[in-house]
Amino acid sequence: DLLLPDRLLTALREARHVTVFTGAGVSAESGVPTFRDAHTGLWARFDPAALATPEAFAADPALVWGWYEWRRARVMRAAPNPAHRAIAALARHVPALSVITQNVDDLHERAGSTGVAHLHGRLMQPRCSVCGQPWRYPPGMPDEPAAGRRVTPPDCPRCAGPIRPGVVWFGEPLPADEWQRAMAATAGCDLFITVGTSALVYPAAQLPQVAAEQGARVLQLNPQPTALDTIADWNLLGPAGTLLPALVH
Ligand code: BJW
Repeated sequence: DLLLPDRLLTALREARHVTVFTGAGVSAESGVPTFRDAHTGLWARFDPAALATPEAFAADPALVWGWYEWRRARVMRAAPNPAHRAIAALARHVPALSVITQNVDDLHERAGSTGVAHLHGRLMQPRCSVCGQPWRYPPGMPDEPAAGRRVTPPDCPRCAGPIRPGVVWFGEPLPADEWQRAMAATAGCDLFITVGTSALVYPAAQLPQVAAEQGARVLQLNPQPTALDTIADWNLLGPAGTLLPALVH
């Protein structure tokens, strides 16, 4: 059994509004690779500038679309893990729960969380890169293209522009409504739990700082040290799939 500090248990029991902020680490135990982990992270094998920018898509749409199709197929084959399920269950234990994620997968929703703010968009909701019209995938499980295989993006039925992944690339603004909801949930909570993020990508990485400045206690769950170690009131070192179920029972 995990030994939790008394003050943390009290903060959790007395919290009126808990906000959970997640990054790629919360999906790691579902088999979805993180970005920056040294050997297993996506960026250990692929250059972010070559894939996760509007310039990369403009230069080589099939390379970028193929990479996201590979990741989408992997996410569709993955299942929520005990961390996603514990976050969904937490909603039944506290008066108010907000969930903010940087992840583009849908594993929080598949675990039962609702109203999740997706700061970096959604893998499953592509749109036209020219006119913005949402585009729907045909039903069914896609073939998993080999990592690095080019796949020509579909054409928009309205304007014939290339369809792009529904994610937020470097240099692009975050979706305004989801950012606003995230800021409100951050400023309004009394306990802010940050899980599985390196907190290196802005503006999302500001949120724990904002929470602390607004008077919330900050709990960090991560197996590694991060940029947030000095901001957090408590740092629990370990995998989310072990720590979160221990907190929520
Ligand atoms: C476990 C675990 C287990 C492992 N359990 N944990 C201020 C300063 C400097 C730069 C900037 C700044 N403000 C903006 C910028 C530029 C840029 C930026 O932040 N750059 C930094 C890298 C320096 N930001 C942007 O460009 C943003 N846009 C913007 O600012 O727009 C301004 C604008 C306004 C108006 C008009 C136009 C523009 C957009 C950022 C978008 C980021 N997108 C990505 C890709 C999404 C698509 C895709 O999926 O491909 O989002 S980047 C990538 O990083 C992805 C993630 O959501 C994001 C965060 O990563 P995360 O989740 O933290 O993952 P990792 O891998 O870093 O960490 C995993 C963690 O898990 C580790 O700590 C592990 O230890 C841990 N872990 N196993 C728990 N089992």
